[in-house]
Amino acid sequence: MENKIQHILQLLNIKEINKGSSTGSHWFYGENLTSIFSPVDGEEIAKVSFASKEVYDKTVEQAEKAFVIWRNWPAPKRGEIVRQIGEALRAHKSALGTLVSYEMGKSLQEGLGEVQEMIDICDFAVGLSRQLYGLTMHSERPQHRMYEQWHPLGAVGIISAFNFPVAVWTWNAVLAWVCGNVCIWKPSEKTPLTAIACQQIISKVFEENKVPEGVSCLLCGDSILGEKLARDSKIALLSATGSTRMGKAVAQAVAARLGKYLLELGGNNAIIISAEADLDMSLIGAVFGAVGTAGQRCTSTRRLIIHESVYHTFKEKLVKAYGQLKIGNPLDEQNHVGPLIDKQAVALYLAAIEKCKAQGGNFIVEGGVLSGEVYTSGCYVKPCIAEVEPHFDIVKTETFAPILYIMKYKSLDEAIAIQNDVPQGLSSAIMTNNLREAELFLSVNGSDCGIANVNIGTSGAEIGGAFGGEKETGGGRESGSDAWRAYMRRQTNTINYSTQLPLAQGIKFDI
Ligand code: UN1
Repeated sequence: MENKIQHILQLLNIKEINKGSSTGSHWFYGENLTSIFSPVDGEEIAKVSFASKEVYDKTVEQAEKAFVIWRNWPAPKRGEIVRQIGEALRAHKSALGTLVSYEMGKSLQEGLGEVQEMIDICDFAVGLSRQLYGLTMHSERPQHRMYEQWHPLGAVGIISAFNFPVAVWTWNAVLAWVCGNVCIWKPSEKTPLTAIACQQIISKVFEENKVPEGVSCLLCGDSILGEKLARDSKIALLSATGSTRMGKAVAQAVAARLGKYLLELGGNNAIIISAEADLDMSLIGAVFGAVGTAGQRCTSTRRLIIHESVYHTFKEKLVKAYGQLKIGNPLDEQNHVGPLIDKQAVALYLAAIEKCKAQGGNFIVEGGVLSGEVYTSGCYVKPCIAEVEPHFDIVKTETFAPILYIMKYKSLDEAIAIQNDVPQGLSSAIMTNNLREAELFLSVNGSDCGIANVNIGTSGAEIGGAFGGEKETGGGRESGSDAWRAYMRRQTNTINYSTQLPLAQGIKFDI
């Protein structure tokens, strides 16, 4: 497969992985080379340099300098740069999607979908660059005017996860840029090559438009680099996507300096399948949700809460559908499921299966690690299904793997209570043709998640909505709607154009 990676890099016009573009602009590299392996075939696909302390300091300094210039570009002009980035991504969609699939292991369709998500958020951000609206208020004092305006924050740190190695960065970066910020990106240490590819694609746009060096910085590294960003008061906002454990560490370190953070952490997403659900539609939603990206989306379906009257029928459909799943090289479009990201993920998958069995789970589709010719990386596992009780510890834990827990319910209130009774609160769904059930699920007495869907699975959110969730999911919102506000600071302005200085609240103060 050595040729495979060379071919993709050629398509992306990447000549040197560890060197910048001709002007060396936008990012700096350290010397410490780390090997990166593809879970698809276990091959070493690159040696990537991880940033040293000197490189980190130089990058932050450059970003700070760039901010002073960039914040003075009118927002629609910044939007124009993002428009061109969207065009560049369109031109490279196929090659970048292939690289995502090869480096991360998701199916090619999902790799392409991820790049499409990047393009879509660019389009969104271009429009947004003319819509960074503040409110105006009526002052209580005569001949006074009040309004609010939104200013950029400064350097935005972006810690992204391996499962969406490029889309989630784009959600953050393009919004941050139109808002006038500069970005410092730390991609997952498991998927730095896609990040380098993105940086090289966009750096051409930046150079052509004479965007100041440092508006888009890329630093590769592991958790030590993440900690540095969290502790650094020069990082005005740290947006982090990943595990709840990582999010808690980030939140504590950033809070200790009273900085701003935006967290998008784990999910334990359930679909309620009602007695009045369209079962064939539910099946597609449930299976794609559970096995898509090999169960490694934050939004992956981990639990099915099924009405007792359709439980047996739906269970049979599930078993049959799982029997038809093709597991193998994700670049081969015939396969539905690719590998897990690495062997450590495989170990966690196996441990979760053991825990589930020990807690009383009954596997109706058995899991296991695949071996043999096409599975040499050791990262391919069988998607599996266990019948469980909702209160099992393992069912309340997010395991980033294709393990689906199914359970029965009698009343919708009970189903909603089960759905909400986990520490995480990202995505949720109900399958029903009954309006009353759907509305109850969406009401204040319904799902407690940041995302609640009707007749759609838990994964595959569109970029236009705000993305994120409650409880251990971290509370942050990224992507669409008014998520942009997290990347700006609000300023309230009161202007007196009278000849008097009346005090607010009617206070008298004569001198
Ligand atoms: C993630 O898993 O962190 O909703 C992001 C989805 C995708 C994004 C997932 N649009 O499944």
